[in-house]
Amino acid sequence: MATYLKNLSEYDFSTMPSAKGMRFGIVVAEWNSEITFAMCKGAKELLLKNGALESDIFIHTVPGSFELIAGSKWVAEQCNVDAVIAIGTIIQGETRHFDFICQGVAIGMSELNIKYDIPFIFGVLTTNNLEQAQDRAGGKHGNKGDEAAYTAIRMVAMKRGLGNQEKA
Ligand code: DLZ
Repeated sequence: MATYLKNLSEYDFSTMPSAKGMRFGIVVAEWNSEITFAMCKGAKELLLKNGALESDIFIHTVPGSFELIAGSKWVAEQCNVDAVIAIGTIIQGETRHFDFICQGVAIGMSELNIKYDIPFIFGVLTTNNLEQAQDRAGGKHGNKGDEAAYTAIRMVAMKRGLGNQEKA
């Protein structure tokens, strides 16, 4: 399984639900694009590897992580997707901007999960420096884009599974 949720990049393919027939939006922040585009690539490849069709994956970019909220909302409303994966990387700077953006994105994405009937996956790194981000975008701590895609598939499969259960 997912190594007890320490590093989802090492998940077991044999227990993974198929993503065939699922439609995904991926919204990617351009800020720190070296990191976020690597995460997006990882997410897309994982979806394809697990059966999603290229034509069922809708990738859109936004300027920074703060815009992930509106971008994800619009993709949910206009692209008829089963899940939205929001990908961003917020790196600690010298000012308090970091705190405001992190908090804003986390709250905004949480609210989307409550408002809409599809999962919005929080694929946002919040790190102290660039190296920590690189370690999590294909480096020694895996690729958190893969993990976001894995989570999206699991959540869509869970919802579909609930729909198939007989009501008591
Ligand atoms: C302004 C800003 C700063 C300082 N740092 C980051 C960051 O590390 N990661 C990120 O994704 N975006 C950053 N931004 C941009 C904001 O997310 C946003 O695009 C602007 O504040 C405009 O709304």
